[in-house]
Amino acid sequence: MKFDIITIFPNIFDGFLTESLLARAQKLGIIKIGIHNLRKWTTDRHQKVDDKPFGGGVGMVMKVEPIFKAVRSLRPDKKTRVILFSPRGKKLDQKTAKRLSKYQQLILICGRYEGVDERVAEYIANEVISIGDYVLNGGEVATIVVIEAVSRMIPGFIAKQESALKFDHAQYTRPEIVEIKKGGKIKRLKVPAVLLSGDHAKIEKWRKKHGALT
Ligand code: 6GU
Repeated sequence: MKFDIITIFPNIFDGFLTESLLARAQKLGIIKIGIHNLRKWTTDRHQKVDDKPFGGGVGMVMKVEPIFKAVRSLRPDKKTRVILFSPRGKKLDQKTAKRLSKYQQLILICGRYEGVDERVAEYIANEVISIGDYVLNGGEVATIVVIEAVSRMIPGFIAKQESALKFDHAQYTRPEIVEIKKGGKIKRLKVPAVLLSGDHAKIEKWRKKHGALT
């Protein structure tokens, strides 16, 4: 899987993508990540990527042409999905992450919050994604969220694929009892007895009841 990020803030991605599991996956060749500065596809002296909105209004709007040229230069084909990030998009969920993990290339267009010329959503992007009901400064953080959620669904990314959806139930580890002081009193925080019982059928039932993701 190749992730191609189109952004006006390429430096945002440095630390995040070069640590931990994402770094390992890139070393193993499971994923590739290309970070592309949108200004590379401007032709004017000021490398202008935005302009005033038609009809008036506050803020600036990201222009179509640099985005169009950027996407085209990344050579999308039938196994590519072009994604625009916008708070107006379809909300990301686990099912979407899984579906996106089947493509060979994701081209991820980071819009800034004031907006992107609507023709990008209409004619260039295959889908528009939001990561939740709140407004961010731009699509960069959303891009990181998608790369992480999608990568986890790619076979080989996680050593044990069964654990890709781990934390689907409440978990405990040693010690069995933790003592904390609260309001001058000592409280003993215990692990649910069923998890120590060795009764696997009962444990399964308990875990189903305390689950989150499905
Ligand atoms: Cl994808 N972009 C921005 N600017 N804000 C968001 C978002 C995306 N998803 C939730 N809020």
